[in-house]
Amino acid sequence: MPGEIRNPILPGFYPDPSICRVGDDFYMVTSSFSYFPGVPVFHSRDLQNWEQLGHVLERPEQAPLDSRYISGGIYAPTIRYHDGLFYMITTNVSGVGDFVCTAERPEGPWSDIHVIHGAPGIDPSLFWDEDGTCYMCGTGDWKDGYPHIWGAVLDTDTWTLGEKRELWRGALHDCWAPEAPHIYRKDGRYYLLIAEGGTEHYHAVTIARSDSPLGKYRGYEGNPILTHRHLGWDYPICNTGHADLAQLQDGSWYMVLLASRIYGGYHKNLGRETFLVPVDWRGEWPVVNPGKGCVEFTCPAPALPLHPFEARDDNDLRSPVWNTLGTPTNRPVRIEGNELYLRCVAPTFIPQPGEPEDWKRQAIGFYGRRQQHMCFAASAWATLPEAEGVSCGMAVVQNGYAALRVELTRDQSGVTARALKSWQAPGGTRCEALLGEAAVGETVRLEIRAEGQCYTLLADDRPLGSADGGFLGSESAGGFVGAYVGMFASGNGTDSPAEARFTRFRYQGC
Ligand code: 6LW
Repeated sequence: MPGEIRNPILPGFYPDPSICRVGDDFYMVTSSFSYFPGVPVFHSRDLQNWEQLGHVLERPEQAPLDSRYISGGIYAPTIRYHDGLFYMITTNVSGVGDFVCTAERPEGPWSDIHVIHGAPGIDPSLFWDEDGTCYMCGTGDWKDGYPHIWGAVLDTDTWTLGEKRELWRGALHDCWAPEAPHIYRKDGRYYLLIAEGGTEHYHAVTIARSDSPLGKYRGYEGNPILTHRHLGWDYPICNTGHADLAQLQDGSWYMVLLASRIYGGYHKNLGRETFLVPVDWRGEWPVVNPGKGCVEFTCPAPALPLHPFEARDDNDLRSPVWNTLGTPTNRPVRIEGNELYLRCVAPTFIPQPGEPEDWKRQAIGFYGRRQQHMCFAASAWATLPEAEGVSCGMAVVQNGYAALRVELTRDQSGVTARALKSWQAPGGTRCEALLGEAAVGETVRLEIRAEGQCYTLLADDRPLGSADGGFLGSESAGGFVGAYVGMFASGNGTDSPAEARFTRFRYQGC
């Protein structure tokens, strides 16, 4: 519909969005956890059409990511622009903690990382006051007593922090997980926007105000300004929270935030996605989606000329939608034209029951992209190398133990395609089920289809097996990521130099 923007504006696993406006241009970044490259950067001129420019963390030394825990790595980034420079601040929870990268242009190149020593917790954000002072705020951790939002002056020449102050503990008495802070100045006062309630069903956006950037902040009596926690377990958009605000040239405001679409039951296979909602901030406090008070599948468009981008072919293996799992330190991926060669240097990246968990080596055998649709078909032609003991195939991956895959292996009698489901049973036992198998040739067309929660795995157009995909949602599997679809190769514990070859990858959402 003209005048309406479809939500989510970034479908699929794009959580913790942060937005900034520079003139007529909007830029946005999201979390990326253990997927590399990290921190995707998007551009829009109308808040409707978003184009991915690339990533902030493109060089292995910027983001050493160990994928032993997929939901580790790079958490909630913030993007800001000040005095001719873009700043992205985030946390590598599996490594250096909080750090900043800067760039003159949002498409990069982005600088090496500047580590902020002495910054506790996660979710760092930056704010420049009118006098040019830079303030950093973040989510404290339990080590500092009751978790709270903290703030301090940040020297952006030396990247050193001044004395930290507690800014706010959140709106609710006994508040759970106050996090995701951003500071804004409006009409001479300072507003601290945060999320609380935890990033799942009880997520909420709350706000406080102060006369100075480092407090003391007082909560708004009308908090929360947004939540879906009271809408029950069937409302199709849930866990609204972790928000950031942008003011348009005409003075109006919009909020980007994370939320999940549930389908086929209370399942969130697509992870936490990025949504948009208008904000009326003509009064003292912001009103989110006035007259509605919740996030919907459409959002009234701002009065901005439409600016669609030229459609990009995401099936091109060089498109920025593609990621490896963990930092690819020993060149596991080779792309020639649109052919993908994956080295079989890793044991199967999805641990088999009883296998040693050498995740560092497992992580490099995967090349994938987000599942962005409830219904999709993804296919590729796979050629299994001659080498003994190797396997390759396609997979839908939620994390290190919850996945569906269609896998090729070889024995004396030839090549077999198997459909497999792996998951973690309550209590932590890792399980695997064979859904079906068939003898195939050397080069096989593999396919994964999803119609809602019914996932089917095929080889040469023959369905090998189906499974209910509800276990691929974070509400079942735990963690912070959404499902990925991609190709993998494995030496199954051997250091085989062999490469699996994949051609004609297609992902089609519907
Ligand atoms: C993030 C925290 C959160 O750092 O989840 O929803 C964490 N909010 O703010 C990981 O995305």
